[in-house]
Amino acid sequence: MSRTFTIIKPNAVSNGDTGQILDMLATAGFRLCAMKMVCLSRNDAERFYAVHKDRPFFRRLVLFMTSGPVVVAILERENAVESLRQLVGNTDPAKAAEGTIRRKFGESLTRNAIHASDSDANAREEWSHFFAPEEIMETVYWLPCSAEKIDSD
Ligand code: FUP
Repeated sequence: MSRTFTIIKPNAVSNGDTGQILDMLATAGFRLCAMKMVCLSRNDAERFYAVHKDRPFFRRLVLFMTSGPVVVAILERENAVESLRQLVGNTDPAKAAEGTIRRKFGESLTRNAIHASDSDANAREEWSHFFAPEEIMETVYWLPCSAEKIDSD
């Protein structure tokens, strides 16, 4: 098992697509280790996308990412980073394959519905912007034994 990090972006959240996207993630075998809804400040967005700070689209990207709430989450699965990148699809929704999240919910290169980390190291660095260690759940606690224990009380 490995972990990755995702952001459901402002266009998808405001269009009411969060539930359908979480359903696609669960259907693909991802388990949630952490999740919350937040509004990024301009400083948050600039720090998160610092690698793109000299690119021509940077200002537009920061404006978009601060335009409304986002849902941030840590996901667990085998081969999590690569599996999520495949499910998310090409950066440009018009070029994303059928069945991918960006093809279904992306509206443009900027408003492309979802972020997925591109390496294990970047995933850890990115989720540390949003989650303290105690907010990250161990999915082992999902085992049915804990429910049996409650039922027998
Ligand atoms: P991805 O890894 O697919 O999220 O893409 P990048 O890291 O290359 O880009 C990060 C975000 O910058 C994209 F999600 C959208 C935005 N972007 C643009 O707006 N224009 C571009 O030409 C490239 C990226």
